[in-house]
Amino acid sequence: ATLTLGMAHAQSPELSDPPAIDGAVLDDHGSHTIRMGIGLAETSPQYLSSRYFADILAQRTDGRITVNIFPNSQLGDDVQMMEMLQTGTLDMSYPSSSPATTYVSELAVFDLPFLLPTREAAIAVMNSDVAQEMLDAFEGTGIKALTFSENGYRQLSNSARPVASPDDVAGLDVRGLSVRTMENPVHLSIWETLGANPTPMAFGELFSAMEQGVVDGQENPWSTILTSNFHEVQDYGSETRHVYTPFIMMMSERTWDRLAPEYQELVQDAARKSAEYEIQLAAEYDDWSRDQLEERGMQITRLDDDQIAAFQEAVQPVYDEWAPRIGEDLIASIQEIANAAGNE
Ligand code: 2Q2
Repeated sequence: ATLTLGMAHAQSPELSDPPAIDGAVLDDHGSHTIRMGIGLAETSPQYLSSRYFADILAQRTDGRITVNIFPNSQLGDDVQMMEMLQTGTLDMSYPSSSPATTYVSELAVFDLPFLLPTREAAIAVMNSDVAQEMLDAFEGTGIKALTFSENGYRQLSNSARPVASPDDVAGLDVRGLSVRTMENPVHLSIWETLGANPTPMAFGELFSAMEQGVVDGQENPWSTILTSNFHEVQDYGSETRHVYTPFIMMMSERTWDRLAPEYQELVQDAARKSAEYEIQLAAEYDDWSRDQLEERGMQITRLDDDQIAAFQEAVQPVYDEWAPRIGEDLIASIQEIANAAGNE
């Protein structure tokens, strides 16, 4: 049974409508039908903001640019869809930054645990010049990276036991939890360091892997857990907030190169506007989704500062291993932006 839009929206937070679409209709630069594959469901902020992106383009070109969105990983998973962008068999996608580190290795900075302490800090970092340089670094890969937005703070869920400490992950008298991770080496390192048995896996295979007990658990923002119905196969949630993951809205360079310059400017502007809207939705959905999961029977363990500190201490070796490889200077500049935002 999928979570119906009505049910989700019956009590969803006061979702503000997308901002008004401004700007004159652009001259005729030919018609384009853009196929966009995304991983999440129609109730997710990822999908709702992609719809807004499509609406802006349709309105500003009098219907000459149409974006057809294929949700629920139906065209493939993040890795496959990025490869399809490179070959030009897909026009757009919207993966997390984590599986994209194979194209731009500096993105792994976002996978460092507990790097971004607040959403304000995360937004400041995503809007920074340093972040824009990472988007620009995709040039030549066949992928045009348009903008960051919020996948969000990742939370641990599992079907075996409540988790309030690293010891609960590792299991003292029982085996460590088997945890699915994104296809990203830093995430593997985090869960190995915590004593779990991590398995990298495409998002689209995750529900059935949990349903069949192939893995005990996974980690994703509450809104992803809710809109992908993970609560049907996961009894326990832990508010670890261990990583803040961005999304990256991407277009095939082949598609981008076919657009007239004015249309390229419009696509870039529509991407930024839809990202602002997506971050607002993701923020409104975050705690609300956790409470919805609790209402649907998931046992949620909230962690106090000391319990979070125990996780931060337990994953320090991940920094020791990865900071030199990602770049101490890059990490320091991100932390400087994050700290400055936190003090606003
Ligand atoms: O755990 C995951 O794979 C997700 O965070 C996904 O990266 C994200 O939700 C979507 O990009 C799924 O394609």
